[in-house]
Amino acid sequence: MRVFHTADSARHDPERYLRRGTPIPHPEQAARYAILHAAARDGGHDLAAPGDHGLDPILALHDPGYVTFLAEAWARRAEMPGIGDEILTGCFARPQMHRKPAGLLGLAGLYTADTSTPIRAGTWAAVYGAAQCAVAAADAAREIGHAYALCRPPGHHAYAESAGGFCFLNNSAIAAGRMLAAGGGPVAILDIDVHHGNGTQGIFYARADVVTVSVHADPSDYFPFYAGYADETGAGMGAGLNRNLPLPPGSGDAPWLAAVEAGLATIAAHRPRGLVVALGLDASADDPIGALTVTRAGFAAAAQLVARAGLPTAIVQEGGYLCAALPENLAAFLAAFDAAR
Ligand code: Q9C
Ligand code: ZN
Repeated sequence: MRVFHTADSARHDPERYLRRGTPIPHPEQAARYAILHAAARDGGHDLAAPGDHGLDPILALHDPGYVTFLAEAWARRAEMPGIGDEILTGCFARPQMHRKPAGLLGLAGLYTADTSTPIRAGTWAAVYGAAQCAVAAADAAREIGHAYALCRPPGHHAYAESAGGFCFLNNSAIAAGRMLAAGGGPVAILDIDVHHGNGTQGIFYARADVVTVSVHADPSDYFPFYAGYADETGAGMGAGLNRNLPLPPGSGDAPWLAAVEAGLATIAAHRPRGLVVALGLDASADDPIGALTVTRAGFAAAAQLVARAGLPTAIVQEGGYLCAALPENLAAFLAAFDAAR
């Protein structure tokens, strides 16, 4: 497997995260990059630099004002008196509030959904590098059939104009956009992160050219709470092109794999020219913030199902947090995909 990665991924390293009002070490740590990188290297995969494809593939999916905010916020930090090592607000725009303020603190609350996405000195370098990995994997899927983008930070909770859930730029959406730009018809995204891919759904909800499927823990009492239900099926030109497959908390390999298979059947029915797999590894039974009980064999079986779909495939890293199973599950997924191709 060709693996695109960049050491810039480690430059975003948030320290703290408010979990139910209590500061805890941030789950989405820079160490994830080193651990996933070592797993790919030890698996004998073909490590490669993504190259620099510029801002255009990012701006194809994201609002320019939002991208400018992400890129320039740290340089503007003196506008926030008393600022420490990160830009972070606790004040967020609600849907009824539509004005765009001039100041940095207000912009932070306009462009973020929660307190999990602080902007630090290296944040833009990391999120830009992750997006470049997604672009490179999309190009490689077209050229050599498949590739894995070791994206960190993750992306699938990011909307066109907001960060949230540890995500800034929607790497999976950017990969799908890159495949679309090459022509040849619709593309599909299969999101198997334990959390619903709400940003991805939101970006493509009314579009006719991207089929989105997400398999995740039921959001009735789990992040992202406000989207991810089975009756969200798309709108307008995208009507019928979004499918959510929520699972009860605690679900294991059998129901999870049945949902993955059902999602792939929906995707196959639309005859896409390419597939993006949003590969969260946090459906693992061992994940520290997970809600399902998928095993290493389950991840391998999912990879086999995905590989046998036979489509040009970009595998994009999403969530999956520090535990002994994290590198094992990545290794199992990549090896099983290669073996089935
Ligand atoms: N107690 C990804 O896996 N957690 N993001 C909220 C509240 C947010 C996860 C928990 C989890 C975001 C990419
Ligand atoms: Zn997740």
